[in-house]
Amino acid sequence: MHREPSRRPGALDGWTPWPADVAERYRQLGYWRGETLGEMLRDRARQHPDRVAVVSGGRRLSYGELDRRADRLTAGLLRLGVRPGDRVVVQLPNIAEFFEVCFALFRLGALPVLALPAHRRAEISYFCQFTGAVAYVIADRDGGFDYRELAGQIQQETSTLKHVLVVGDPGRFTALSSVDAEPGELPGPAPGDVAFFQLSGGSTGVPKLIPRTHDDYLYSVRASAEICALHADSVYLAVLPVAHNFTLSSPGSLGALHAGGRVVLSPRPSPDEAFPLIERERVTLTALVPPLVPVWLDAARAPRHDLSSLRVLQVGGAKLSPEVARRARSTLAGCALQQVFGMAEGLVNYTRLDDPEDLVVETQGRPISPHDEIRVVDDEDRDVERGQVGHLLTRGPYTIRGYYKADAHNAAAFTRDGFYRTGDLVRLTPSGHLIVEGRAKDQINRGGEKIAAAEVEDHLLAHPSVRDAALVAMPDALLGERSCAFLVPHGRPPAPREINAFLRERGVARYKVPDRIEWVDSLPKTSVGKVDKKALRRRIAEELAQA
Ligand code: AMP
Ligand code: DBH
Repeated sequence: MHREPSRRPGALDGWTPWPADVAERYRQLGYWRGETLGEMLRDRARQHPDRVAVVSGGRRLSYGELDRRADRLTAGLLRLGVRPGDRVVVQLPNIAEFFEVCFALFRLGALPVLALPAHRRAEISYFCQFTGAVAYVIADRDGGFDYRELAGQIQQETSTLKHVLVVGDPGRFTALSSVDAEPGELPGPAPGDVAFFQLSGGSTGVPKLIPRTHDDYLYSVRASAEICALHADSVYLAVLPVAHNFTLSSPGSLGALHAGGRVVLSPRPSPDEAFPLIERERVTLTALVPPLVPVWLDAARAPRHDLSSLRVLQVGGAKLSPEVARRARSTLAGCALQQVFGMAEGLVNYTRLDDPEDLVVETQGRPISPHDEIRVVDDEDRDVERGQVGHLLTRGPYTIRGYYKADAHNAAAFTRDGFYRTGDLVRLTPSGHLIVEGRAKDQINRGGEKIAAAEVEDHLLAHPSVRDAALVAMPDALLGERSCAFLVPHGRPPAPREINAFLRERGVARYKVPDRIEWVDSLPKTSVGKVDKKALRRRIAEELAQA
């Protein structure tokens, strides 16, 4: 069965579908199966209603319960006035309600915009305004932060925003638990429709939104679950934020649900919180960013918790050093290490569970699909010789053809024939595995958290004492990279503390606030007059090496 992306009133404008012939090929190949995310859950709930789907704090939701709650929430949202095609910013910590809300929106055909818990006023306000969101879903408090205060500010700035839905104590807003109605008949979205928006780490002044369809996302989830050998007895522990593409789909929570397994939610990534859950729930698979690996390995050496159920430890989001990779393999007996190099735009690479040690330790894996097209090119888009380092371009059955409403940026971020310019510098091994050698995009990868330099520079330039600004990566033993801002002052430079406070007041997420500030008389320029960031990176790296 195949339904075309819908042309109903309310269907999404501003996104680039795959060309019709390409889409048809992906369907014929059996990648796009004409199923929506909402139907996927329905199907699993029919097959095994009583199996546990999600464990979160004291809650254990069966597939049947999750399915019913999603249906009632769908009906409740409709009654509130949320319509198919509407956008809803969802910013929730690792709690079961994340899945209730997302599946309800999927079934309604309204589109979640998946914000991260770390986002603050600057980011959330942008997401709400850019997408014209009608609702914003939050938890009352988490990690010492009151999201209701943030919601109050957002609501004042966003004319489209009609509803703030709160998990927990709603204050002056609407309790999510009160959004509930008797389910009725609904047409539901088509599988080729955009299901939701992921966020890009980006490299530009404003974050980019990534439209993912039911068809394309489900393919990546299903294929990822196969690569990771998930089955109905698999237990996935989500330790990174649930909304992150890695945690959600590689194979992540959705992969575990697709396989009929169980998702266990850890509120934080620390061993203190995660290890008791691994022991109690007999977790088989989990995913970390590189900075967490040494912390976990140290904690695993003290035999306080039984981690013997772990079959696969995934690491991705930033480059894992081969030394740490080796240590992980030797420390966690019986548990395979898997490197994952992915992006919310699509392409995900995995080392395979039966890959030889050197590939698992030294490479970032190979693509999910035989129809992931990979090109490694020089600055003029000419293919480099195999084994040489170049820019990674990709196109395939689950890689987007354009960001949402970003025509000008899309012209630069995609080739004319639809390849996504990842901004990563890679090298291909004879086995077809990729090794990430660096980055051409203007971004800092702070232990897996991506920071678009231009976005932070724009905020810095808004400070009256800052005449010019350049944000670059500096090496860091713990996080791999941290951010360093080189600033040219107007007059006397203020204390770095003041600059940081200024950014926080502007509502910039904490992880984007520069880790270090260097005042300079001017910024070095390249021969074509651009800021010479290479020189700045070298300068701060040398300074740190001497310290
Ligand atoms: P985003 O586009 O914001 O989803 O971020 C994806 C980017 O994260 C990739 O393009 C890489 O730059 C980086 N990344 C993800 N996984 C890895 C990895 N295993 N090794 C190196 N870089 C990675
Ligand atoms: O960093 C990422 O964005 C990422 C890493 C691993 C990702 O999106 C993924 C796997 O799916």
